Amino acid sequence: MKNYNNILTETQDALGIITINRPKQLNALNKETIAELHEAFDDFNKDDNIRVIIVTGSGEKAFVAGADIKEFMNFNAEQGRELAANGQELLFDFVENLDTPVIAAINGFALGGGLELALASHIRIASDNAKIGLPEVSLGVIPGYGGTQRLAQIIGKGRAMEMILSATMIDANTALNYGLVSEVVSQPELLDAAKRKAGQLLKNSPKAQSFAIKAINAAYTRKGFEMEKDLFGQAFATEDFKEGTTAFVERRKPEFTGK
Ligand code: DAK
Repeated sequence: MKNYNNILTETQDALGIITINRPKQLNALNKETIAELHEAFDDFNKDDNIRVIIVTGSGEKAFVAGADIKEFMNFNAEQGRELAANGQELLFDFVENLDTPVIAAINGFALGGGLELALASHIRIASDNAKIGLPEVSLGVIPGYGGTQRLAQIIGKGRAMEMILSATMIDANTALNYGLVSEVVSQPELLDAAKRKAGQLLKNSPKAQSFAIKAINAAYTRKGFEMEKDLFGQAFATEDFKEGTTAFVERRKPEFTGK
């Protein structure tokens, strides 16, 4: 197994397990973590012995608490658009279109880019302490890694609109009720539950599964994703974005002016 700075990888029989390992930052996704995740997913996907990939977060608090705010707060509009595009290509679109099914085991906060990673995965299960949301508009930006598209695809436009505009978190049982996750278990049981789910997949044809993933994904147009990237870039140029991210770092409530 390769050594990474921000993730851990292991194999157990036909399973490839990826653990995002920045617990002090609640596993927030910085650029390096995104690049490492790309490599790990790519390696497992190319390995014919690996039939299911499980992705989870280390520690008991978070799956992933979003993109790393302290890193992206200083980007300008062009960098924002570019990085959104790169991130989508390297990780979020990449995971969604893998041949090998990916199960996200959501072990705590799944916020912003963290929820977007779970949404790009093919199956989601959660521990009962999970808290799930897209809080981007509270920072003066919009979901930039496919969240405006995939959340609505999975739970419907009305609920997605409410979650994104209110920037509120839902708990694991609400997520189950929305169809955002397919199972909720206690945290100590989560990995076993993910492995049980993987066991159901292992009985079936990998080739047919990869065709099914492609066919299901083909139903959705790319236009919305392109629009999301543009608007995400535009949001980076606003005063509200500076205020929202600065307020987070200064641990105070933002005062948005709408500029
Ligand atoms: N980024 C960086 N650090 C984070 C973080 C994040 N997203 N979330 C938490 N941390 C850090 C905290 O700053 C704190 O660090 P220290 O102060 O100890 O150094 C440490 O993790 C523990 O967090 P808290 O002290 O805040 O823990 P609490 O239990 O009090 O609160 C919380 C937990 C999850 C409610 C809170 O940490 C929180 O609200 N976190 C931020 C959630 C959030 O807004 N996430 C970002 C969503 S926006 C991009 C493309 C897409 C995106 C961005 C860029 N580009 C292409 C550039 C997507 C953006 C998002 O994901």
